[in-house]
Amino acid sequence: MRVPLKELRRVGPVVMLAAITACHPSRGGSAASGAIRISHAVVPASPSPTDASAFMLIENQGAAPDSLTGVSSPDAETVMLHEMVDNRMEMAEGLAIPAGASVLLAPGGYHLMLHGLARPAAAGDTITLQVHFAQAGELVVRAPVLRYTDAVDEVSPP
Ligand SMILES: [Cu+2]
Repeated sequence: MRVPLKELRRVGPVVMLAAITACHPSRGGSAASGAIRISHAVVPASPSPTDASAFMLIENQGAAPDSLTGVSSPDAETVMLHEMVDNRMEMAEGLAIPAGASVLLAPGGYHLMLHGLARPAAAGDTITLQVHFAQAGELVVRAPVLRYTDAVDEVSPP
């Protein structure tokens, strides 16, 4: 794939990280609808009985932009999109997924926060996430609960 240099500078780090992440074997959940593909979806085992985070890779393989508009789960009361800004978590309303680009939800950046879990997120469990996109609609992904370090590995370069 040929990418104009200006474009590469803008999206370079995200795309390269995604390429690396997409290559190593995954234990994470995946789903696809339309141009959107989710992979490496994981929930790190949480010390909290009611809250946990979730990570994943979102790829837009189409020629038109899309955006993540919300996430829900039958296993949690609420799911929020958070962004780390200056070491603090902030609520994000939505997330643009540009055409041909990949966006990683991972520690230190955007991530999902699950609140009011029906049961504690313990390794070996699975949590279902309904991820809503403006164009692709709803993708249902089953995210395994992994030990924290394994979950972080899942969304990190090897
Ligand atoms: Cu958060």
